[in-house]
Amino acid sequence: MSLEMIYGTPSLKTQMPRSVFCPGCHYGTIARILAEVMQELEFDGRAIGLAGVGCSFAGMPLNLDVDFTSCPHGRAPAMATAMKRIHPEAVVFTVQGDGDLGAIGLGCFMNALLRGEKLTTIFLNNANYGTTGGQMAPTTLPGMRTTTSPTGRDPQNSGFPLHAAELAAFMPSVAYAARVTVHTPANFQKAKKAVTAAFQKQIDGTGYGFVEFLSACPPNWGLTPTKCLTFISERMMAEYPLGVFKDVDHLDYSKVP
Ligand SMILES: Cc1ncc(C[n+]2csc(CCOP(=O)(O)OP(=O)(O)O)c2C)c(N)n1
Ligand code: SF4
Ligand SMILES: [Mg+2]
Repeated sequence: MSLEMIYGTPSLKTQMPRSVFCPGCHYGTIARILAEVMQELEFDGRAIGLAGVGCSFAGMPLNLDVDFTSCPHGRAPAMATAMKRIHPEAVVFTVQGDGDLGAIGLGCFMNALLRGEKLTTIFLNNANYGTTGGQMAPTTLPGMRTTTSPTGRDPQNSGFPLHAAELAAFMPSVAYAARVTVHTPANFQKAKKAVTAAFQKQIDGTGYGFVEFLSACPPNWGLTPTKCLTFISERMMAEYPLGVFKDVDHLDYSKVP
């Protein structure tokens, strides 16, 4: 009797001797989704990844066996723009944290959307600056404690959280925008579909594809990996609803004279 392989490690997911991420971090699972999708869509030979500054800076390039470079903080959309315009046949994607894309790099991201670049962005929303010790990010929940909001984020003096997926969906050049999680197996499958769709928009030349992941950060949330899953479903998803906010096959250029 021959046994059929139904599940294995994707060949693009590198075999690290140990994870570079903290126990319970979801970034490794997200890297796995990227590896599976690139392999299934068969564009791994022409994929170029740009990692923002943060825990994805070394983590994603080390986890994925495709061409990758790291960028100055927040500037991945600008570097990705150059890569895509020089190599239009490449499938260019950025992997950026919420401090990287939502704070220091928000202008760079918005300008890439305004220019209508044909890129794919994987946005990692863990509600804090993970790498540097858990400072408040634009995505920190109201009332959430961080090292720079020790009594809890107060919207009266630090505003309200950034809803990046809804913001991206609002932009005319964006073809796909979704928010997902990997905190349950069913959500993993939905997240994989979203990443596939976001890459497909670029491959088809339709427009920008954007996927936001709500992602656990156990050491900076001060929670066990298991309690982080509850925090995602009860607190993160209450502020950040999951779903596909935009999915179009054609952008409307009809106003062009
Ligand atoms: C120009 C510049 N400013 C500040 C820093 C310090 N710094 C490194 S990572 C980081 C925050 C990253 O947070 P985020 O993008 O949320 O990524 P995470 O670590 O949470 O994945 C900061 C402020 C830097 N490296 N470069
Ligand atoms: S600090 Fe947070 S985001 Fe960074 S590797 Fe650890 S759990 Fe993941
Ligand atoms: Mg972060």
